[in-house]
Amino acid sequence: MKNHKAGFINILGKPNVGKSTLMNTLMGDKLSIVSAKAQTTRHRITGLANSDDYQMIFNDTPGILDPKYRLHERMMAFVDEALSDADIAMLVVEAGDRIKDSELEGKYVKVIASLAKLNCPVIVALNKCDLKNEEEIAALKAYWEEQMPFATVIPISAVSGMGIDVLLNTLLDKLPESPPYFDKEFLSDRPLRFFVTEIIREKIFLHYKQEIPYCCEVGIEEYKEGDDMDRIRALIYVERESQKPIVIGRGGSSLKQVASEARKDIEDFLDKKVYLEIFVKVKDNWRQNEHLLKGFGY
Ligand SMILES: Nc1nc2c(ncn2[C@@H]2O[C@H](COP(=O)(O)OP(=O)(O)OP(=O)(O)O)[C@@H](O)[C@H]2O)c(=O)[nH]1
Ligand SMILES: [Mg+2]
Repeated sequence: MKNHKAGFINILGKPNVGKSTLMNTLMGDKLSIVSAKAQTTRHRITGLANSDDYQMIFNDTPGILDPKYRLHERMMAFVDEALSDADIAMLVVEAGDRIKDSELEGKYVKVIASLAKLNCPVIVALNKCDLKNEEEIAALKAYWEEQMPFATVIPISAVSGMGIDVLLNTLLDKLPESPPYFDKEFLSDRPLRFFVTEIIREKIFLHYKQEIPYCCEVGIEEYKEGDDMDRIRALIYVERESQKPIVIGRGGSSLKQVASEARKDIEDFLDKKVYLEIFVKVKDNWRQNEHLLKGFGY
């Protein structure tokens, strides 16, 4: 019999390159929220892919950026942590993206430099190749191989599934021999209610424009588990009084839509009926408040 393999595969990359989409595709399950806006992911999110012979522990992380808020500093702490404890580090880059001069002093290039110094295998997942032709893909692969000669570059598409087999086989090949770290029944190390708040956050990202999603945080005020239905009361925290009516919408229409879309996804996720109420509350400047950030788990 082959020896069991297990390890931490930490997913890093700039905002919006498709890290969360890729993690969901690799796991075959939707754990990490996805949106077309940058900075959707704020925490480090762990998901597991289990089989009899292996356990891949994926850590999705927030997109690498130069911090403007305390919240961003916390987000980048998740990135640094992911650099320090990877068994395999996977940098996701978007096909077409190259390192810009303006980034040379920034966090992104620092992360790439840190990857070079790691003692573990590094993989570059060249994502969104569904948008490129073969010639372009070959050129991009060559570019990243030159930038990161220590890494294995694999063209993929997290959406179409292109290259995912190759990527999974490479990961499995490089995964260290180890007994499993978590019970194989589990998909994640996070409690259910965390995913409930994440699903609501995803709907906020999909529904509101411009700055609003970035000013919102979600908390669970009450969670009553029932035999055939869970009752959940959630709060959306905004930073200023003026943001409240925007989130609520005319006659409550926006909030209603967010709640109804979130409820459907939460029901799918829990495989159970859910009664979901959402209220909006102001927490002055929560993105800059150390104490409040701690309360939100940052
Ligand atoms: N065409 C195409 N779009 C993709 C692919 N992978 C992801 N996307 C899209 O890219 C956008 C961002 O995806 P996410 O998975 O949220 O990206 P992320 O890197 O996790 O973003 P942050 O959490 O904000 O750092 C979404 O609109 C995805 O649907 C892909 O392979 N092809
Ligand atoms: Mg993400």
